[in-house]
Amino acid sequence: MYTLPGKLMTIAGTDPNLSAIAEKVRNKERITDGEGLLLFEKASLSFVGSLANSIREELHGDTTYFNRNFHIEPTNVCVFSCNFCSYSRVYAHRDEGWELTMQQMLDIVRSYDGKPVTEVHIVGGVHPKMNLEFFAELLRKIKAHRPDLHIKGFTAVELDYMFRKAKMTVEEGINYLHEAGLDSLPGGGAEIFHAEIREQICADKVDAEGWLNIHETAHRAGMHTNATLLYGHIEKYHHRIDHMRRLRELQDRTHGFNTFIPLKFRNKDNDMSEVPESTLVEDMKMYAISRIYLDNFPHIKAYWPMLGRQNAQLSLSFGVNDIDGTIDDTTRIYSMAGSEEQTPAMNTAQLVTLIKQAKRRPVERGTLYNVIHDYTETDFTKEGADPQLN
Ligand code: V47
Ligand code: SF4
Repeated sequence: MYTLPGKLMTIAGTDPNLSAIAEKVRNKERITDGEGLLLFEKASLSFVGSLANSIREELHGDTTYFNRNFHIEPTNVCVFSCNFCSYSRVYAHRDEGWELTMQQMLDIVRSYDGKPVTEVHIVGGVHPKMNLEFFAELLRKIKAHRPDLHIKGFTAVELDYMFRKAKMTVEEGINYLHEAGLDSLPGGGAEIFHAEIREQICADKVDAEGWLNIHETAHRAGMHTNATLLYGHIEKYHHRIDHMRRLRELQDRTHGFNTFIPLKFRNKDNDMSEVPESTLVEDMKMYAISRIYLDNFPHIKAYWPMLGRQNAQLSLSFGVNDIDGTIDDTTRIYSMAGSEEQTPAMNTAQLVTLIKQAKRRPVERGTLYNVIHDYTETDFTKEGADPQLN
């Protein structure tokens, strides 16, 4: 049992509504949409931070998870044109983008032979010629080469397009790819569900109902998935709450979501470059309030290539208990959108150090949060210190 520090009541100060929220969290009661909104509008960072941290420590103690993964980005050619995207190239300008062949993608997988990675994350643009059969073949070939590698692949946007082109129902498509080797789905493509905003930032791709249906179907097929929210652009707080409410309701039905990942909008080289980026205080509030509101999500993740290393480190005190992976090649979707994380990779020693500096416990996990190794006692200054490499 955790007890909420008495001083929180003082921080809530004269606002009885904030005190009531603190009391609810202390009693492990769910907060309402109105209360979530109030936290965004009225609460200080220290107030939401303390509440979120108490929940995080109740659920996970000091444990901070990371995993060893690598990315395959099959293409950045995309039939859609989301205004916030700095990464894609429309099909007509595909000569400016990249399209990997099956062989090139398998070569990436082979380049990790003998290395202790546990997950490959496949995500990219929606290319009209890379269809369901092409990706099913890729999955089968990856599994044939390395059966124990967990394949987390394809946003609901990519899947929606693939299934429709193949004239399959969502259920048929999910089962087909699951059998071919797909283990779980990443959380991308969710952006902001509310139609008022979705129509302005990504009008032409799968809508909220379609995204949620694909994830629900995957959950019912026994797969776990993640969920994201793209924040800090033209949306209002009530749109964020609406988005999280839909996720919380689906999670009540299926319990298939593992992780919620707030994604900070970056404004370089896209059609929304005039929109300023959110401040650090706003970023930390977003993490904290999602930890408080999404009481049925086990994990909140800060994706460091997008947020920046130091801010990701800070988020570990604002409800975050997962810091993604030791990505070898910082994924292009963020470096192209203005993330300062241009330098490739953070190795295990760097990631572990980052977590320890925040006085947290670094634990390597598999995709499904199975513990692979607790790095609390590991001293990287000693030769052969990484037990996964011995
Ligand atoms: O859906 C695109 C986002 C997402 C920008 O599930 C942008 O473990 C900010 O979802 N500024 C794809 N964000 C990446 C993604 C993801 C990443 C890491 C881990 C997981 C997981 C999922 O990237 C897109 C979109 O929301 N994005 N452009 C931008 N300018
Ligand atoms: Fe295409 Fe995804 Fe970029 Fe939208 S965010 S344009 S779907 S690659």
